[in-house]
Amino acid sequence: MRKLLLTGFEPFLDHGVNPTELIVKKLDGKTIGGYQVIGRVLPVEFDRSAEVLLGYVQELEPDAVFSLGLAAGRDKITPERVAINVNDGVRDNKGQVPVDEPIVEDGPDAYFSTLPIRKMVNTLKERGIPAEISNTAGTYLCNNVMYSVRHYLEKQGKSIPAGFIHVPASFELSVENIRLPGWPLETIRKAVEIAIGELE
Ligand code: PCA
Repeated sequence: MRKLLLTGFEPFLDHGVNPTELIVKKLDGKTIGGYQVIGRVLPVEFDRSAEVLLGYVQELEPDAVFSLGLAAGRDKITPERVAINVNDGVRDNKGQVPVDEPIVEDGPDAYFSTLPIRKMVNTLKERGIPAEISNTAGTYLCNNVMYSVRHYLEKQGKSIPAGFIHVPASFELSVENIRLPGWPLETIRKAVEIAIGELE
C-alpha cells in the first residue's frame, strides 16, 4: 500500500497544545483513501525542523508528504499554495529569532504546493467545513518545512505530492485565549481525513 507521511508540530509560543500533534498521533497507522498514514511530530526549531522531516522522508520513502500546522486566529482549513525562501520569525522553541534569512542559500525564491489544494478546498466546502486556499504560509516553521521538503524532492527528481495545510485553533486553545476561533478537534481531524482522501 502507498505510504503517506503526515506531520504535525509540537506546541510553540504560548499555545498549551498543538492540535496538529494530537491529530497526527491519532491518525498514525490508519488507512485513508488508499494510503497508509505514518504520523510524526516535528520540533518547532529553525535549525532542526526541516532536518527531522527530511530524515523521515529518507527513512520512510513515502508516496506523499502532507504537513500540518496550527494557524491560531484563522477560521478555515487553509491549504497553502506557496512556500518562500525566508526564515523570519518570532522566537522558536529554542529562542532563536532569525531575521530575513534564506532557508536555502541560493535556493529558488519559492515552491508551489504539489497537493491537490483546489480539490481539497472544494470538497471540504461541499462537506460543510470552511476552507480556502492560503497564499502565504508566513515565514515561520510551517513555511520552512514546506519549502524544505519541496526543495529536497525537487533536487531528488521525485514528483510526489507534497505540501502544507494550516488548521485553526482547537477549542481548548480558544478557552486559553478567548480571541481565538476554536474548532472541535474532531472537526479538524475529519477535515484532514477529507483532504487526504483527495490525493490520487
Ligand atoms: N504552526 C507554526 C509552526 C508550528 C505550527 O503548528 C507556523 O504556522 O509556522
